[in-house]
Amino acid sequence: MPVPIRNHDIAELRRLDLAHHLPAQTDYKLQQELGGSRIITRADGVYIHDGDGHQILDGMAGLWCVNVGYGRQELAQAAYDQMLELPYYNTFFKTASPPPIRLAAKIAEKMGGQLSHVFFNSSGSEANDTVFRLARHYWKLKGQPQRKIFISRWNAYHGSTVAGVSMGGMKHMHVQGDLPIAGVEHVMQPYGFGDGFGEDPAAFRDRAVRAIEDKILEVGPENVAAFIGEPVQGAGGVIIPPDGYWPAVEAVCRKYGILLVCDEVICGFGRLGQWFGHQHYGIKPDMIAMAKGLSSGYLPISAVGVADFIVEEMREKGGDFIHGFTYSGHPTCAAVALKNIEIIEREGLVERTRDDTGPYLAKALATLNDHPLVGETRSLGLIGAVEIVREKGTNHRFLDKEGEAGPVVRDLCIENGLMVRAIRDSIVCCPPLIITHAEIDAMVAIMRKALDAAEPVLRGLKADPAS
Ligand code: PXG
Repeated sequence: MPVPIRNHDIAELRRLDLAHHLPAQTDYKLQQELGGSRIITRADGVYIHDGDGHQILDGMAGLWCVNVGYGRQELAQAAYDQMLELPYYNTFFKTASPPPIRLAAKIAEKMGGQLSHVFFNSSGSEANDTVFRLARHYWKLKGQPQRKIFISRWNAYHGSTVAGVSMGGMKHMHVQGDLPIAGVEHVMQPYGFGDGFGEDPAAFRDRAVRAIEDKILEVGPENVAAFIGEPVQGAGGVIIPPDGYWPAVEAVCRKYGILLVCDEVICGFGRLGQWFGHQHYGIKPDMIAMAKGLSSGYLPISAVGVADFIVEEMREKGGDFIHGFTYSGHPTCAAVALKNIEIIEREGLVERTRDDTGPYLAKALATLNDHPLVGETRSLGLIGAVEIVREKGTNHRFLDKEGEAGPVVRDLCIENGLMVRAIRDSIVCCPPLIITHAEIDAMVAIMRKALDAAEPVLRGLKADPAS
């Protein structure tokens, strides 16, 4: 079926955007100075199109989420069919509808092991709020109500709600809203390039794991509810932990009887070449949060996978888990997620990421290592980062512009037709899992072009192209 291409009045949209719309995580002063947002009007495959006629390779899969790529008519059809049959019903009053039940069973199959139950929400933040409340509820039922503390890492991203920001380790987010709330502690991140540069990776790993154990001992193991972490930290800068980190973290959690929670919001649904990121690391979390790739972002839906022993405790003791959202188990969102998983299975996107495109991306990014601005390239599956440094062979940043080298390169990537994110002084990518070798080559070629163009700007030899 041909997709209708609508003609949008972009000038009017820009005017209305400025007049009425407050976009997410935006400097509203800058938004005004720039004259409004870039308006994305349509997308197909791995490409997005803006209202000014640019075609841009979407190296970020939207916001780390469009795993099956854009323009999937099957997903539109699944939503259409479900909306006609039953657009909405809730799961509060001893009711449910077919899609969330089937989706829960499907997710349980993918999680495997002790994770066989699922609680639905709409966003990754809500999934982590559910984790937060469920863990505390569990410990109360177990007769250990003092186990309230969550341990997380600096620079983790667990969402934008009060619990999400609190568990997250973004200091600039904590400043707004007087967060974190009580009962959340942060420890060092396993960021080799940033915090363990030049250190033996095994020694760095041990130091990062010891930081968790030290924190547990500092606050008292009997007070700790859970440790939460993304298998690979996404929004923190694609931080891939050193070998052996996760099994060692798991062992520390077991040693003190602490719940282990993996935030799979980015790492789930094939991103790291397994259905879930923790499976790559061979660990067995007690809860996992998932969102984004669950529906490839076509509709908002998230879930928490819950271990059997937690469910058994609630079943044995009885009483409501007094938690849930209007859209928990939303039939239309669940129907789209089911179809999305079917597509991932049918097209073998998990295996393709693990065996083919993931290793190909790693090799392609590695070709940038000869560039004078590149300090390191790293990737796992289809998520990667390029570190920008002032002096090759070091992790020294552009001192007078710390945190600005990233945005300069990012803007040049976008100008040259590639959407990426800048995280401090790195460029990160997380393309749709359908990306081909040729498209990966195109992505890396644009990165090189942007790095070339950025170098004289960053070294102060040429004016900032934006100014
Ligand atoms: N956990 C992780 C690991 C995430 O990446 C969330 C939870 C929250 O999900 P929701 O659906 O509530 O947004 C996320 C979201 C960025 C950026 O700056 C990343 C996210 C969201 C917004 C911006 O790259 N990740």
